This record gives sequence, C-alpha cells and structure tokens, in this order.
Amino acid sequence: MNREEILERIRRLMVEIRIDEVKEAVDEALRMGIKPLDIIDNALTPAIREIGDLFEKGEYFLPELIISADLFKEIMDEKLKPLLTAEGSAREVLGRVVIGTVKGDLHDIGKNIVATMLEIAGFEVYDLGVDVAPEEFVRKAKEVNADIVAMSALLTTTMIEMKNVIELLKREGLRDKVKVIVGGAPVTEEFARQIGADAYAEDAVKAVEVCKKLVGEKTGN
Ligand code: B1M
Repeated sequence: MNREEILERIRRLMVEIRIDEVKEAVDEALRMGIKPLDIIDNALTPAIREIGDLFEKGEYFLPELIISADLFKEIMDEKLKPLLTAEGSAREVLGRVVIGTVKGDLHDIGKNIVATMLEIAGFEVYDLGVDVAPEEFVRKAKEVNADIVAMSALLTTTMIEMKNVIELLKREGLRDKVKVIVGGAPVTEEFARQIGADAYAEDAVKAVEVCKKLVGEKTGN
C-alpha cells in the first residue's frame, strides 16, 4: 500500500466509524513512516468533516458525531500527540499564548491541535479548554502576561464571542499589549478583520507561522 492508499483507507474507515480498524490503519501508516501531521490533515480531518456533512444531511446523528470525535481524540492522545511532541525540538520560549474555544462552543479537536503545534514550536501555552467566557480569556491573559490570545470557534452562532473578547481586552486596557489570532471552520480572514483581530489562520501549521510573526511584531524582530 502506498501513502495515498493508506490515508484513503484511514479516511474511509473513520467515516464508517470502524473503531478498531481505524486504529490499526493509523498504526500501519505510522509503520510506513507517514508523518502524524499528514495523517491528521489528509485522513482524519477530511473524514470528520465528511461525518459533519452526513450529520447535516440527516444521514448521521449526534451519537455518530460524538463517537467519531472521541475516536479522533483517542487517536491523537494515544498515537499521534506523543510522536509530534517527540519530534519537536524547540527549547527557546517564543512567547506566551492563552488559547481557548469561545463561550457556548464545545468543539475542541481543532483547538487542541493548534495548542499542541504551538507548544511544539516553543510557545508557552495556557489552554483554557472550551466554553470560555470573555472574562476568563482576559483574566488569564493578565495573569500570565500573555503575548497572544488565540480563539477558536466552530459554530456560526458562537464566532461573534471573539469580538466580545476583543472589546473586553480594550476596556481592560490590554488591547495594545496582546495580539489576537482567531480560527476555526466558519472563521475567515474577512471576519477576523471585521472584529478587529490581528490575524487569522486556517489551520494549525499556519497558526504557528502567524503566531511567530505576531510575537516578532511585538518585539520588533
Ligand atoms: Co458539531 N457542528 N455540533 N460537534 N461538529 C459542526 C461544527 C457542524 C459544521 C456540523 C454540520 O452540521 N455540518 C455544525 C455547525 C453548523 C454551523 O454553525 N453553521 C455543528 C453543529 C450544528 C453542532 C451542534 C449544534 C449539534 C447539535 O447539538 N444539534 C452541537 C453544538 C455543541 C456546542 O458546541 N455548543 C455540536 C456538537 C458536536 C460534538 C460535541 C458532538 C462534536 C465535537 C466534539 C469535540 O470537539 N470535542 C462535534 C463535531 C465533531 C463536529 C464536526 C463534525 C467536526 C469538527 C472537528 O473536530 N473538525 C463539525 C463539522 C465540520 O467542522 N465540518 C461540526 C476537525 C478539526 C481538526 O478541524 O475544528 O475545523 P477544525 O480545526 C482546524 C481549523 O479550523 C483550524 O485548525 C484546525 C486544525 O487544522 N483552527 C484554528 C481551529 N481553531 C483554530 C484556532 C486558530 C487557528 C486555526 O487560532 C487561534
């Protein structure tokens, strides 16, 4: 089996939620030398998005969404995250990032990947979890003297909470001290601009790139 075939096999088994077989296929891909990030971006993420589409069409229901999300997280925690962390060699602390999924939103798979990749790149990451109120983002940013506040949203109904966090940062006199990056499936560059964020990233790799640039702007490097 080549790279394309094994990634396609993982994607298909994941969409069919064949739990043990997906795990076996991931092990097989790793044995073949396929990189964890390749498996995440080109097999697991397209699969879970397809599951979301099937849910929207009424072909899958909430239990399928929950089981597939749990399976994704299990594969991340048990198989892929330890390898990603081991691959990371950065030792210098690039900056402090407070990250969370906004208020009312429980989606955290993408946010967790972003947090992991930032950690690997050398950022000190404070992950507040999901359903994070604006006050909590601001309190933590103050407490740790954050360089960056990073927000994730997966629902069109919750992405507006990002603006509330930015407004609160302004009211608390912190807006010129921290950079703000936003992301998540419904979020766009245009939306980021509209709400006054400093940056948008479409995926975890881009988020790392953008955060490095943002701390560079802060320190003038
Ligand atoms: Co939900 N859900 N869900 N769900 N769910 C979506 C988002 C949806 C698009 C599915 C659909 O209908 N097609 C839809 C939203 C529709 C909309 O808003 N217009 C939806 C819905 C409707 C709901 C509920 C309302 C369903 C219900 O109860 N009737 C409910 C809401 C709960 C709530 O949050 N209050 C709900 C619940 C759930 C579960 C709990 C069952 C589960 C989440 C479990 C968990 O996260 N622990 C779930 C899941 C799994 C999904 C889908 C299928 C997959 C999301 C995911 O993990 N993707 C999703 C379908 C979809 O996204 N197309 C869907 C994989 C992940 C790697 O990608 O999160 O996009 P993503 O992250 C990427 C990038 O976006 C980016 O980098 C990541 C890695 O590359 N990124 C950032 C993310 N955050 C970033 C931050 C950054 C930068 C980049 O900077 C800070």
